[in-house]
Amino acid sequence: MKSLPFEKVTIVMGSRSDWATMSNATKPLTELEVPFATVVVSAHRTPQRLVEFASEAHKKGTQVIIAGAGGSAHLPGMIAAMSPLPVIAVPVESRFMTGMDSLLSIVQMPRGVAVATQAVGASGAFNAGLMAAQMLSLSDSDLQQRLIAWREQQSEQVPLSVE
Ligand code: RP5
Repeated sequence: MKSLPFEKVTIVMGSRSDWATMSNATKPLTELEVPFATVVVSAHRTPQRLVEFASEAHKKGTQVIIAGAGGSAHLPGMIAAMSPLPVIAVPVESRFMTGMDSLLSIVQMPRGVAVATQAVGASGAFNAGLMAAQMLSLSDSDLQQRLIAWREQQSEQVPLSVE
């Protein structure tokens, strides 16, 4: 088997089908020049890969994990249970309950194991990338300057009126 990819931010998703959502996390990371890797790990279909990923990530240079999953969505919480790294979670829209199941499954963590849950779907994935960059900017002043400029540019793009 090929070895697992790790980067400063590693984006993990429960299925190839989550990529349409999770690819949004790469947008702010790319714009802010934050290195990232992507990997598919299913808590249910590839449990051994889950254990390897979660127990190795902090030893392989990853500083923040972004984890997206849909439906029963155990992936973010299980990674958080096995890794000391911060885990930012993205509830992926599901076919059955349009992501309400994913959201409730991910957000309702027991005390003592923390997951930072974002909004359901593409906006949540985008914000997960942004949040990861903000976390890394605490110890990277160049990145913090890029973030400040990125936010200013975003503000400038909001029109004053609809006319
Ligand atoms: C979850 O089941 C995945 O995160 C995905 O959102 C959902 C459906 O997966 P597929 O059946 O499309 O592979 O584990």
